Amino acid sequence: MDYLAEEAERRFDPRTLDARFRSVVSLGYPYAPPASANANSIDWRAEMRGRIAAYALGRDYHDYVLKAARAVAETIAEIRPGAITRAYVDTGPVFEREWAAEARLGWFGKNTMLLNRDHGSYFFLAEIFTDAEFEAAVEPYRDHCGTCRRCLDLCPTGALADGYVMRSDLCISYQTIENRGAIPHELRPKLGNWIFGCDICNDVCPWNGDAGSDGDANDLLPFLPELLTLDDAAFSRRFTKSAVKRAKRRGLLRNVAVALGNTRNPDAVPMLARSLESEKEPLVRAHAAWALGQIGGVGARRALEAAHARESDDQVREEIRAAQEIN
Ligand code: B12
Repeated sequence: MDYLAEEAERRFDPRTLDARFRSVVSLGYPYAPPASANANSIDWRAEMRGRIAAYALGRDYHDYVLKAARAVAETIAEIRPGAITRAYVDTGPVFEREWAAEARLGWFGKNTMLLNRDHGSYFFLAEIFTDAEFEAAVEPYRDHCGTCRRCLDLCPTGALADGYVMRSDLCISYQTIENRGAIPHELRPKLGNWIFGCDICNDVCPWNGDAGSDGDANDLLPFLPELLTLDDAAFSRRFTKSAVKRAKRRGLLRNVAVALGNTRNPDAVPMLARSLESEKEPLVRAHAAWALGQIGGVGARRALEAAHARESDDQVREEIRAAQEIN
């Protein structure tokens, strides 16, 4: 196990990024918590409304958080003239939560988020690596999760495990954002109406207190039928300044099809049938077929039959067959 200790050592050494770095300044940037009370009071199945994670609402955070971090970096360069600074936000190889825990911005929670007693977990992290030397935080590291296991127990897919670890392939956020292919069948019903990211393990955390402000319901709970009809140009127009663009059109529409299936609402059949007939992306057609299978009924069966006769993509044909079997 010595090797693991060495690795940890190495990761916590800013010189792995640039030999001149001596300090890491960790920053937290709060964002508005989701208006969950509102979200939970609507009948998303009847109204066919999806749900987007709070962090992805409004403008893409990468831009404004990086800007704010750069402003802090400039201040550092003023305090320490000539200092080299480099700001990071959400940069893959940087272990942001670990740096923030080291800096005592909070503790590494059971939901694998960096948690703070005053701000909960609805904040982004950013860092400034610098050659200027600063004194490190001196308070002892304290974990305030205690015996609470709400995030572990209430995650619909069971993605969080004891020991402050997550199985990211089970995380709704991973499936709806990072997974570029088909969503595993067993997870689809558990996604509910989440179509980009997920807030459940933050929402149920006692450190996050009550739900946030109202916001625009159309952003938080977008109308699924409208999203299913977005073409490339309309997708770009709507999401170009938003973090949602990361899922790409095909990923988002795949998620929308799954959420529509989860509504089990017969009103969704015509639009899913249309998608199965004329959507250009096989990935979306495949999930539209699954959704029709979930909703069932005469209209869904007819649409699946018609699609089976003309579909040429193997994966989509397989999904159609599976959907027909359960009907
Ligand atoms: C990849 C990634 C994801 C993946 C995987 C998440 C994960 N838990 O690893 C997915 C897509 C699932 C994801 C989802 C989300 N993410 Co994300 N993600 C990242 C990213 C880019 C890298 C994370 C990483 O290094 N993973 C690597 C693996 C090895 O980490 P791990 O499995 O958790 O393993 C570590 C822990 O177990 C840790 N550990 C275990 N016990 C202990 C104990 C202590 C004391 C310490 C210090 C560490 C520790 O050690 C392991 C090695 O690092 C970071 C940005 C960054 N560069 O850090 C943002 C980041 C973690 N994500 C963020 C956010 C906001 C989210 C979401 C809330 C978005 C959403 N609403 O959908 C969800 C939350 C899901 C969750 N519960 O974690 C924020 C978190 C802010 C905060 N307050 O903590 C970050 C920091 C981005 C940012 N700049 O703000 N994310």
